[in-house]
Amino acid sequence: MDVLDAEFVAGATALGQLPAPTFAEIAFAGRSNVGKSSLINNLVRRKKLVRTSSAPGCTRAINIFRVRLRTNDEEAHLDLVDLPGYGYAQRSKAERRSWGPLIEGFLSERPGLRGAVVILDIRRGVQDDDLQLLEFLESVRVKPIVVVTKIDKLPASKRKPAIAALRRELDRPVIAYSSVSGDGRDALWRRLLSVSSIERPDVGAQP
Ligand SMILES: Nc1nc2c(ncn2[C@@H]2O[C@H](COP(=O)(O)OP(=O)(O)OP(=O)(O)O)[C@@H](O)[C@H]2O)c(=O)[nH]1
Ligand SMILES: [Mg+2]
Repeated sequence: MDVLDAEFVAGATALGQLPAPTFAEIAFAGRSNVGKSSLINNLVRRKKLVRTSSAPGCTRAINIFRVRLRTNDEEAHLDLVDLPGYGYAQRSKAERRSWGPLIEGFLSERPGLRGAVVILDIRRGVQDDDLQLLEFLESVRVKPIVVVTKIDKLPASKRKPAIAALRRELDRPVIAYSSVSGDGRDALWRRLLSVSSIERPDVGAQP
């Protein structure tokens, strides 16, 4: 699988401003500062396609990025959707009130949405609002893909036990990722192509 091209398509702070879906979409959701935007940059191997920041609350809009990729000698398009982070208390009340419906509205109203990557920080683990998001996804029948990121921040000896504990706690598969080293990139792409029906899981995927 090669990423041929990645470009910004649209940004919106209200659902009505978004263009109608053209290609299969995958959303990226998670608490503020967890590393959603960095993950998208790492997936498409571009350092600055998506703006990131060490200050939480960096992404305030819904931003759509279009990826052109080649897999098994065929070209395909996939739209990656960066969502504002939730759970950041320092924002104004008005902003916090508007984000819940924006995120939930997107996740429940986009007919092209094939899955949502739910991102957790390995040092913070699962929090109540992450569980609420997973429940919400189930209620609107959007497939969750759980990714635990920033694994480079834990010493190698502590990674496996921390990831295993998260898998047990959530009782579902978890992909371990680092947007610094690129660990987990191939595993996540395989999963994204599979849920987007761009590539069946048994075709071209490594064991
Ligand atoms: N070491 C390390 N740092 C990371 C990783 N991913 C993200 N970061 C850092 O974490 C901070 C937040 O990253 P962002 O990608 O902006 O996080 P976000 O989830 O998009 O944040 P909001 O848009 O505010 O919700 C930045 O300082 C990143 O450099 C990672 O895998 N490893
Ligand atoms: Mg962001």
